[in-house]
Amino acid sequence: MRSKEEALIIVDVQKDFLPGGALEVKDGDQIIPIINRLQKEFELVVATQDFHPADHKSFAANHEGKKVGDFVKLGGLDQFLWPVHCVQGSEGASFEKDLEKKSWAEIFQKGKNPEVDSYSGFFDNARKGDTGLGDYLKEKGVKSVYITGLALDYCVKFTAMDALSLGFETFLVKDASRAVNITPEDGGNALKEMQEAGIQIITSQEIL
Ligand code: VGL
Ligand code: ZN
Repeated sequence: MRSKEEALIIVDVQKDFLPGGALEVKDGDQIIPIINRLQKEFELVVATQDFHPADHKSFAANHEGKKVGDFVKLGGLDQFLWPVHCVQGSEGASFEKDLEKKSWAEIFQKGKNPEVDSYSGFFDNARKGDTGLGDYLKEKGVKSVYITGLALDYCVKFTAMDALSLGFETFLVKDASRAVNITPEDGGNALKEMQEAGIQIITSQEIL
């Protein structure tokens, strides 16, 4: 068992990000058994859930004449337009059944404001909305976080970067994450960016 000061964060392991889902991550399902084994090592496990209203402005379908992969301005930020995914109440927003959930202390939902996207489990992309995850971890006395889940190059990276910026010692468990790779180098670039920022890139074998 890891110490009480260490938490496992499971980012967005939802059906829409798994093979066959609306925004599928190749081999995303392969991380599930690894995450399940990791969960047994942590006293504190929390999950995040991408949870969009149907009119969310990160969806290409909600912009006349735009398609997936186009950009729009959203709250002053460049917004990549995604396929409709993780709509509140839909099957795609739910967690994969094989993913063990019984030890989760809390689920932090994000992406609920239709006007701004929210890749990180802590803050929205404009850093205005706060899910409460940071304060929650601090109240529990957490000093180090171990980040897993989907997608490496978006929500996992943003969550890890925010964790680091909030003062947590931050580990990214590489084999417990996969990239969506909008361009083929995205996953590699995300790892490099995280490492350069001071996030420690590890494998599950270093924990198990
Ligand atoms: C994600 C794109 C849009 C993710 C969420 O979980 O990585 N990516 N919404
Ligand atoms: Zn989303």
